[in-house]
Amino acid sequence: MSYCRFVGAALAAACFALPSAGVAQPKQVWKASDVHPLGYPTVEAIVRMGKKLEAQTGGRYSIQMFPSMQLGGEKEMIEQAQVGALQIARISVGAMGPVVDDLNVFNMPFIFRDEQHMRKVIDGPIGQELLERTSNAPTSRLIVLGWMDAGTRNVYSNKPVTKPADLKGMKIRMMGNPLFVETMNAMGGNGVAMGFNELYSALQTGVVDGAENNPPTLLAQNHYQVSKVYSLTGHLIIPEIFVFSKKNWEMLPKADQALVRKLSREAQLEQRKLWDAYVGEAESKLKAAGIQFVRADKEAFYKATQPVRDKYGAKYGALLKRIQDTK
Ligand code: GTR
Repeated sequence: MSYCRFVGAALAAACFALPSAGVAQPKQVWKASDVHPLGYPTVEAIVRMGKKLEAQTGGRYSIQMFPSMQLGGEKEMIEQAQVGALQIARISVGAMGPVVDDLNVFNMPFIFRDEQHMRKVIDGPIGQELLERTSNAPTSRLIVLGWMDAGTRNVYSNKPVTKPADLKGMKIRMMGNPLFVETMNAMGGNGVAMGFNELYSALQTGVVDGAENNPPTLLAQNHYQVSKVYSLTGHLIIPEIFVFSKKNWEMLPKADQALVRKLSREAQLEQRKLWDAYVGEAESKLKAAGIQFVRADKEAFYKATQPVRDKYGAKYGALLKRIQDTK
């Protein structure tokens, strides 16, 4: 028995076969999507995973990557994966917060002391629990395959932002999640929720005065061409996840699911290495392109955002303490 879904004539068909004795299984081409371009660490890790998958299954499975928002922004990617129009999506936990509220614990400002702390948390029992809870949440309709790194987010615009008062009157694009809009408002600016796919032109035309992200994104999305000052506010350290459409996952034989899990683990480790190398490269390139890196008073932003942690943090109770106690 086989199940095929065709999405758009030009796109590859992904076929899902239930094994039946003596009948050769058709080849499956899984569609994967990312907002970033080819070569970006998250994209590269999935491309490499696809090559291994193809080699280790004698070509029964392969992954076709659709990078650079070809299939839309993250909200669209989540929806497509939920209905099985897309098999693998790499998305920020920021965009997943409105889908699975448990994940918002990582979306609070200054929840992690630094990137090392974040890594300890996602690599340990808390990370594992959250992956399982997200996969099991009835609202997700996604199987989470693993974590990826996305460094630290800082504000960028065309003027230095060193303290909350500097953000007064500035419209700063935030990811589509009320928690982030409130964070930016508490930091002193006006948070504007907007899809990532609309951001470059919004920066260019002045619809927003700035945005916030990690150095690799500032470079890879060309935002540095229209925002020249990178202020090290360090207000968010948000990990990312890569997911598989649950609808399609449930049609895979158990042994194949196990192989995908194994390769996902490898992809997670590989992305981290690629990430660490790329952050340094991105920072050098940004500096060479004349981007001004400015130190900011992180303590002042930490204090200003306390009401956001108080409001959103209350429901996480013991989990918050476990995160803080992770050394
Ligand atoms: C990037 C992240 C993307 C997307 C983007 C955004 O750091 O890698 O997945 O979430 O930020 O701000 O929308």
